[in-house]
Amino acid sequence: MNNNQKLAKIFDEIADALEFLGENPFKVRAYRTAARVLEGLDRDISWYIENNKSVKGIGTSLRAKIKEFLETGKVRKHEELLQKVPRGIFEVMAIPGVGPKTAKLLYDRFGVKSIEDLKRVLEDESIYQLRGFGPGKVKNIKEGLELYERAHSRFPIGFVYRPIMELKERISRIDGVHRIEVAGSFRRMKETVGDIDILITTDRPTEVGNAIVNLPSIERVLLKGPTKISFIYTLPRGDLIQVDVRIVKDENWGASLMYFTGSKEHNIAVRDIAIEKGYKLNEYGLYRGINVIASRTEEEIYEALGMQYIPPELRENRGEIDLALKHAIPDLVELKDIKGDLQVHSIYSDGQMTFEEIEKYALEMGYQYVAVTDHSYSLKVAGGLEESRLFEKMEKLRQFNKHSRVRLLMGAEVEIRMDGTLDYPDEVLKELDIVLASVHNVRKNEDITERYLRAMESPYVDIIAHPTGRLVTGRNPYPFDEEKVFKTAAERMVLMEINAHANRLDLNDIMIMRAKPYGVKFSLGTDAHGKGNMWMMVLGVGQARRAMLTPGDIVNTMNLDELLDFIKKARKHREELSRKLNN
Ligand code: DGT
Ligand code: CA
Ligand code: CA
Ligand code: ZN
Repeated sequence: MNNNQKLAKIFDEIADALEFLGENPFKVRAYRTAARVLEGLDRDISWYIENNKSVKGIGTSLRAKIKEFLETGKVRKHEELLQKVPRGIFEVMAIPGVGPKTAKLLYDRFGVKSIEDLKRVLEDESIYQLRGFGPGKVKNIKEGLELYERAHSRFPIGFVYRPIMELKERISRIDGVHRIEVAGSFRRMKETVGDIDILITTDRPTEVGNAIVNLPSIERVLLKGPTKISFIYTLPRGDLIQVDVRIVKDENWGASLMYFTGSKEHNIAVRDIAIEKGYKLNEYGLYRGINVIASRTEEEIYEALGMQYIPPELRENRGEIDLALKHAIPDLVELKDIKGDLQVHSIYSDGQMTFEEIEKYALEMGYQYVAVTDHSYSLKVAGGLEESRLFEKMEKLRQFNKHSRVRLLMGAEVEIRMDGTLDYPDEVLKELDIVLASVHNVRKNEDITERYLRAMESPYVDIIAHPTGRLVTGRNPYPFDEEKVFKTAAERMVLMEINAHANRLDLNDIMIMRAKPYGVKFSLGTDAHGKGNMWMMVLGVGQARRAMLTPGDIVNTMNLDELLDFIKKARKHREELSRKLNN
């Protein structure tokens, strides 16, 4: 946060605390006004102080507190109030429908000092003992609490990706909006996002602001000011997420975008470099003294710092800054490099798409090929295919490909059984264009290293699908010996999947970075079961980019012929290794 934001937060907390303590309402209002004024300033407040410029809405006593903050990093009054008002009470006051007065009542009467305490008095219904707390009011608080909790949990990026792109599209169509970008963890393609940060530029903030808060699916507007609008947004499944829209100036666009894209750790590291070089970097621009060096675009700012442009997905302070200083960041893989999807399920097993539908969605994605990889028979819950059905499907697919505009590869997601053997024998696997092997049933705490090693003994296993088995929404990875598995995969030219499904992202960025040094290559698959799930490729590409992968690391960037050739070579290589072993 910059000084303006930090001070606004401090003043808001002072106002909350004063109100909670039942102090003079005029004083409370003065702090709140000052907080809003600070949020709306186009320059850092330190500039006004240094240049002795007055700020409308901030009187002498608050100006003294601002100076105190700029000098010491603290405001004594604030510190004192934090001593008097327990921390959890600020959270209770932030719940829609509660506010400082109700919080005070709850505290005095029942000692409510935290959200947990509030839940208790709601559950045991003691809250009804308060005068004026009828069913209507209590219901309102319960709803507010639910809203607060749901809006403060994290979401897998795949759950918010399309709705937020649609919201972006809607805002961009509002008259007067010049530029728009979704910043924050969303732009960095982090696997989960806490809230959504949108940046826009406009010359008509009032009209644009009015139009934004009137968009559909907005559950509640939390704040509507000249530079910031916050609301709770309803996602299609009913989940709620907070969205902060910041209105910035065109001339500050690059600096603001960089700032609000984060990560915070990246920002701090870049700011240190700026300082080393005698500059100052904030959300308005890169300055030397009072002169603007760069501010309009991110590219200009990185360049002025002697750095290569850093793609948002890398901005986590995980080594990207040193590489950028050495101009050594490679060209990352992009969605448009992807020529096909290497894991899709059809109606033959538990998928919902016919071959025609797969073709249609593949054309929308601009693909040359899709691997249709239905489950094998021991995965009964997923309609796994007996061999006879597999051959039936193979024949249907052969016919289909005669007129298809996208090559559908005959594939399977073959179950690796408890003992590491596969559902189909090599003679059958050999007939398939592409074979994914995966584990779905794992005993508690089972180490699956041996199952993977055994499965990879077949020359016809091309890909290990969703290798760790973890789910973004919760399930932990299956334990296995990374060194053994990744090393073997690299030696045998077995690909590790980057499963792009919203629920999986497996391997994710971290695991890709761990696998790559062994020489592993990767394949991307959406694991699409439902109609229209193939868009999720972008999520897998996001993880790949976060792991700094280039097109050369991923086989899906190959044309159809190159890919088929690669699979052929890899199988031959494995056959030779097996032959050597058997001799
Ligand atoms: P999230 O929302 O938890 O998934 O993660 P972010 O990265 O979107 O974080 P958020 O929404 O709190 O803030 C958006 C960006 O604003 C963040 O990535 C970097 C910037 N930012 C926020 N607070 C600070 C701060 O205290 N210092 C610096 N340098 N940057 C900050
Ligand atoms: Ca965020
Ligand atoms: Ca935010
Ligand atoms: Zn699977």
